[in-house]
Amino acid sequence: MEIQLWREILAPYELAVKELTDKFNHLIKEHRVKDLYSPIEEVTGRVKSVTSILEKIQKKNIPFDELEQHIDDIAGIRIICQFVEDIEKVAEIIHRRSDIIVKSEKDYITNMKDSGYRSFHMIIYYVVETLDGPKKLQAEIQIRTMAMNFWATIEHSLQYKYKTQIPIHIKERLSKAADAIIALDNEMSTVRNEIMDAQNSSLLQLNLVSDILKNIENLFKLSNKREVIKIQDEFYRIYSTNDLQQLKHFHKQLDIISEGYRAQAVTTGFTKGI
Ligand code: 0O2
Repeated sequence: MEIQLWREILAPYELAVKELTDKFNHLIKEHRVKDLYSPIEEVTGRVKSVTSILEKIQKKNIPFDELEQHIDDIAGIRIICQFVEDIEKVAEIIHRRSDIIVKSEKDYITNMKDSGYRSFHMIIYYVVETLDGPKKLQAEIQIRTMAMNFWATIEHSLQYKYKTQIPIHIKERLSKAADAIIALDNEMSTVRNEIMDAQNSSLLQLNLVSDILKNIENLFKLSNKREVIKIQDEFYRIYSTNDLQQLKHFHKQLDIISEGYRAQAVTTGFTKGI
């Protein structure tokens, strides 16, 4: 098979990976904008390498012209979550989407692989628009926690090094490390609510501060500089108290003041005939 042909085969999968990673990253942003905890921490994607596809074709005896039917992970998306509980939430989000159809699922979290591998897999159908029209293709979504990802990444690199013949003493160590990962994920789950609360309030504070600073910057353009400096000093004072309630109140007040100045500017613009 020529290089050109591979490029043609893989191009729609590259588009799918790009679109899907963009969409999941957008979901993270949507949560942040709404001051909500995002069950997705990070998203990555890759198109399977030609060598890797060829290896699978040989291993599974797949005819070349049927590779797209039989290899369902040419496009691969990996979603990393902070907590085990988030994995189910992400799977639910994926099920609800109208642009993704779930073909099958594999729960290697409930049923851990012998190697110690844990992750939730979804094989999906996704449609990309190409010059020849819409193309429905398959993609694999792997959902796992940061801790599971740490283990899988190390183990995967060892598989490469030892070409699936990982020495028994290393396998035993990996198995022990897999148990430690389960314990770590369980431990983190017990403090999930506290961690989520802390993250939510720091996110809320971040959004409030960024809004306030934008408002103050706009006020500099619209109103009396001395007054804005007073407002800015008041903001610094409240910020240094680390009191979220006060910050929320200040944000609201500043919104009202800014709205007043904006309305004034529009009226002045009208009367000046701008
Ligand atoms: P790569 O390099 O990540 O693409 P199949 O995918 O059809 O060969 P199966 O059993 O149907 O085999 O798929 P499965 O078990 O769901 O595995 C698909 C992917 O999950 C693998 O892709 C790995 O990414 C990951 N995976 C599965 N088992 C393990 C494991 O024991 N350790 C690690 N680190 N990852 C695993 P590829 O194509 O094998 O590799």
